[in-house]
Amino acid sequence: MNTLHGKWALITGSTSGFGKATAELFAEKGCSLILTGRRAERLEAQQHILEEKYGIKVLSYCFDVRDLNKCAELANDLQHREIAPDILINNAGLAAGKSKIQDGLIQDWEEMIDTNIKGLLYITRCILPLMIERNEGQVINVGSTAGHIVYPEGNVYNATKFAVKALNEAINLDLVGTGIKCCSVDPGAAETEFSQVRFKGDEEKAAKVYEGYMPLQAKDVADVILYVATTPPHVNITNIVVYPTAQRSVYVIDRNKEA
Ligand code: NDP
Ligand code: 8X3
Repeated sequence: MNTLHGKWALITGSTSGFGKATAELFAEKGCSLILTGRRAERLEAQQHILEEKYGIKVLSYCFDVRDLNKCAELANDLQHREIAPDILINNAGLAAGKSKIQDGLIQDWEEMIDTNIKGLLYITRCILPLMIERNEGQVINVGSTAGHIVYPEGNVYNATKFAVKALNEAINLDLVGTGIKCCSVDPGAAETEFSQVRFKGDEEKAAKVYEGYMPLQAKDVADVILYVATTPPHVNITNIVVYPTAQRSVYVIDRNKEA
C-alpha cells in the first residue's frame, strides 16, 4: 500500500458529493489538499474544518473550471509555492437537464460540454506539466457508467462522459514513459447533489431517481478513489466501474427494496 501521508492531492469540485467525501477521507489519511469549487463559503468552511480536524495543509481556490485563465492561475500559484500535486482528481462535473435531443436546451449542452470535457482538459493541461516534471503521481478522472452505455434523454451528458472515458485512455497512453498513471472511476447511481443540479432544484424529481433502492453514497465512491490512489507505484488500475448492488446496469435497477 502506498501511503497518502504528506502527499498533495488536488480535487476539483470539492464542495459537495464525491469531491467533498474524498477530501475528508484523504485528509483523514494525512494527505494535504488543494481544493476547488465555485462556492466560496463552502470552500472556506471546508478548508478550516479539515485543517483543524486533521492538522493537514489545505489550499483552496474558488473558480469555475470552465475558465482557462483561472486554471492557469492555479497552476502558476502552485508552481510559485513549489507544490506539484501527487494526485490530480478531475471530479468537477454535472448533468444539466434530461430531455430528448430534439427538445434539448443549448445552454445546458454547453454547460456540460464546457465543464465535463473542456474543464477537465484545461485543468489537466495546466497541472500535468508540474507532475511530469517530478515524474510521478496519478490522475484520477471521475467518469460515469453514463460513459459506457447511453440511456434515453441522457444524450449530451452521456457524450461528455464517453469523452471522459476516451480522454482517460488517451492521457494514459500519452503518459507512457513517465511514472504517472491514470485511472477513471466510473460510478453508477449515487445520491449526491447531482440530481438536484440536473433537475435544477426540483427536489421531488431528484428524490425519485433514488426511490426504492439504496444508491451509492459519496463515501462509497471516495473509498474507491482512495483504493486507486493507494496502489503501489507499479500498479496502474486504468478503470473502475462501481454500481450500487441494486443496480446491475444503467437499465436494470431493483427498486423493490432498500438494499
Ligand atoms: P455534486 O453536484 O454533489 O458535486 C459536483 C461538484 O462539482 C461540486 O463540488 C461543484 O462545486 C463542482 N462543479 C460543478 N461545476 C463546476 C464548475 N463549472 N467549476 C468548478 N466546479 C464545478 O455531484 P457529484 O459529486 O455526484 O458529481 C461529481 C462527479 O461525479 C461529476 O463529474 C459527475 O458527473 C460524476 N458522477 C456522478 C454520479 C452520481 O450519480 N452522483 C455518478 C457518476 C458520475 P461548485 O458548485 O461549488 O462549483
Ligand atoms: C451519473 C449516473 O446514470 O445518472 O453519471 O447518469 S447517471
